[in-house]
Amino acid sequence: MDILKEKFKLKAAQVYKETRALLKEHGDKKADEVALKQVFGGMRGVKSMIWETSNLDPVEGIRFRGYSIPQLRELLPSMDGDDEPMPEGLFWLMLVGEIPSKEEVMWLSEQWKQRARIPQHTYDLLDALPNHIHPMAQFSAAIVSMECESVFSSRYAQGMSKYDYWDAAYEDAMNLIAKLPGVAAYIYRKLYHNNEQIAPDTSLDWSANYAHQLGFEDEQFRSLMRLYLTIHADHEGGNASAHTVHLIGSTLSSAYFSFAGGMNSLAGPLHGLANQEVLKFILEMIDELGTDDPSKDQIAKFVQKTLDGGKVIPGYGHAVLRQPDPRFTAQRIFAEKHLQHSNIVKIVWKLFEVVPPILQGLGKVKNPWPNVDAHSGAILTHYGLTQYTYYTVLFGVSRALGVMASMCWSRALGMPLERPKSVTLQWVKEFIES
Ligand code: HAX
Repeated sequence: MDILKEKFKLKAAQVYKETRALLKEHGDKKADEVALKQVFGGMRGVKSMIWETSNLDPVEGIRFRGYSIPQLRELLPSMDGDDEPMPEGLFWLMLVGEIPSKEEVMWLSEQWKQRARIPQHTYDLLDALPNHIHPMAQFSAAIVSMECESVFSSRYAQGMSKYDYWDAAYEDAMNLIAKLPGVAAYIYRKLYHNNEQIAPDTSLDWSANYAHQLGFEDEQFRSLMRLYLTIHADHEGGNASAHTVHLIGSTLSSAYFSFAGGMNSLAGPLHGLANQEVLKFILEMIDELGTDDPSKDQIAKFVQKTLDGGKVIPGYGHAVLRQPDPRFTAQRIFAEKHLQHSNIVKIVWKLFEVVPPILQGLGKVKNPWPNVDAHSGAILTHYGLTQYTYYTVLFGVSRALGVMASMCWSRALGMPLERPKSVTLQWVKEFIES
């Protein structure tokens, strides 16, 4: 058994025992009450799921196993010559709750290289899809096409005991994460570089190899990828993509089916697709104003016009956060260090000054501050990754880390089929009357 699996096995066995005992003694205690506005309002704030890998505080933002993003930037191992964390380290932390050593992280990176083989029929499927199909649809289709590789599905068909689910889930998580950059890069090269594919470089870590297969060799871009793939990995369990993975997974669907579903959810403009929408919004603004150095006043008018058109300002607002997203701040710190003179980055910073007071003025927006998607597109564009319809695929590759680590935990703790209760409007009326 490999070193990470062994650690996970020991930890999971202990937590399984603890949670069973806890539920036996306290299972009937009320964790929450639900108001009608939550029943109608997208279940905001309803406590209904266990998600060990990260937790979101409305003011402070995300913590992964208790660590904030600035702490992770300090504590997680980095590649020599880089000061951004390696996402391999975050996966390790999320899975077993310990900050790994550099040696452990390099072992994990090596594991993912060994597990990265993609079936030929997945390439054939992608080649057969016309290029006008959105990259996220191609990504999702490619992931489902690899389902035949699921260790969980195959062992289940052979009659696996439920006490071994965690083991098969771990194998699927590791394999799927290993394969994703290759699949994602293939889609990029197919769509935007005439299907001229780049072979993986096995001397590189997970993020740098992804950058290499996309066609970017710049050290700064590699560093950006490590940061990007770390900060997008997880945002507790209630966000739409994570929750979708959890829901599908609760039927004992494999990691491949579950993750593809999560990606379909991430592809919505109110969720992960917002990163593409932000860049589209900025480019439309540049086009309409005829300058890539607009004044704050010009920006304010464009923002107002967007709102008057009955549209949202992409990259702003959040269902949970009530402060600027620390993932936005992490990207801003990166940009301040490397890209101070980029006009498109400066527009992001001006939007940060202009948009919040306008949204506050509407009197209904609960969080007027930027979220993770407000910054990423401008940075990627600066380095030459200009094809914004691809941006959500990058997000998806990262999101695999959190949802797969969580899926391992769901299997280890024997989480049941998810099945909340719905009610009819008639029930609501009768409930109010009673
Ligand atoms: N621009 C304009 N109006 C906004 C807004 C924004 N950025 N954010 C919220 N509002 C509006 C809502 O549309 C809603 O209006 P109605 O009452 O007329 O329907 C009102 O303000 C109250 O919404 P809320 O309670 O503040 O926000 P929700 O929890 O309902 O929604 C969203 C959160 C993220 C969906 C929302 O802020 C939004 O649409 N933002 C723009 C899209 C975006 O950036 N999404 C990415 C979010 C982060 C993420 O998941 N990344 O992957």
